[in-house]
Amino acid sequence: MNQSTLGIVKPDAVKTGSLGAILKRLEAGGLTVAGLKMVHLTRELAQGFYAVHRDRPFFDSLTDFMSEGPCVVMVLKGENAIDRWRALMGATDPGQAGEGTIRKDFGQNIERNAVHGSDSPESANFEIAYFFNALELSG
Ligand code: FUP
Repeated sequence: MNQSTLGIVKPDAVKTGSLGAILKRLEAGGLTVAGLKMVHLTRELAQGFYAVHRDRPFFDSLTDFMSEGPCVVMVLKGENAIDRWRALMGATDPGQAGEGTIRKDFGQNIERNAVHGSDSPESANFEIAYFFNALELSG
């Protein structure tokens, strides 16, 4: 099934100059970039994006981190893109992530974990529409 998913290269990975290496991994993994832009989220935009986590203890820290500097948001396409992008990312905690995954190689800890990926078709629809309109997506 051809799918779209939202990927984010988070502020930690942009700051360390890892954007190119991460794009290379996802292209090598067979995913196609259908939309991409750099955004510096406000705290309010980060809170809206992570609204499902608003009652979690890490919410304030997470949304501070996501608004501390620019990140790169992108729409990725391909067969089973949601699961394939999450497999390339690895587990949420870089310390638990498998060898060769992006979070293992570029993440610092469970919060500063380099990348985001939608976890279901429903969240992909919400997350893509949060950042992109139809004119900004190709293919
Ligand atoms: P994931 O889908 O792998 O990004 O993980 P979750 O949806 O569970 O969590 C979303 C984000 O919250 C993670 F990317 C990082 C952050 N988080 C923390 O900072 N601390 C935690 O204990 C769990 C998640």
